[in-house]
Amino acid sequence: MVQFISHYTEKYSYLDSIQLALEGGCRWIQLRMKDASDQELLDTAKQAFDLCQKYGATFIIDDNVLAAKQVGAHGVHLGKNDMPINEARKILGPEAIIGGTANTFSDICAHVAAGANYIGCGPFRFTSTKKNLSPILGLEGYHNLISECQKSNFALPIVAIGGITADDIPSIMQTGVAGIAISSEVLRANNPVEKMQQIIKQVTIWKH
Ligand code: TZP
Ligand code: MG
Repeated sequence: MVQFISHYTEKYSYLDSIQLALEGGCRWIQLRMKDASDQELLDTAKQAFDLCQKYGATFIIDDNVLAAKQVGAHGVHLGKNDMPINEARKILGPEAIIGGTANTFSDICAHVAAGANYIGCGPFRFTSTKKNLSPILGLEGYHNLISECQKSNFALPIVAIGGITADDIPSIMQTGVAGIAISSEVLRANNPVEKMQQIIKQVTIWKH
């Protein structure tokens, strides 16, 4: 599983970034607009959802449960300072995909108990895409968390995130994570579409 975290650069808008990821074959898009107003988010989310529908991609909105509900997105991604997962579940219903951010095994346990569908676990390494980063996990962090999850028979997908490059993918996938979430590696590439294709190929190889 490859999740693309939308972002903007000097060259690309949020929607451009999503278009590039979709063209590169990504079928899981998270719209993450930290500094946007509710209206701006809603407007972009509607357009992003249309794009995702065109490509048959899953569309997740970061933080904003009500925007996800209004747009009809497939789900939301929630962190520690967002609406609790069980509350979001009441609003979005049993079919919604709800992801939670985790940095420790105790974060993961809390998300499992609350009924999360997947966990975004990070950061793998430093990244400037996210402010207020939690402690860096590195490969060892994922090894440990995956082994704890196995001991507890947790079956939900753990997705690695934060500062991941295409070259990191083999070693990250070997820790047993279900996939990766990625942003700047794609957007700073000379050819983001090709970069996304390459990333998807790598992840697919290591899933077998
Ligand atoms: N959560 C932890 S790191 C991160 C998020 C949303 C940003 C991932 O982006 P990049 O550019 O791949 O580091
Ligand atoms: Mg959040």
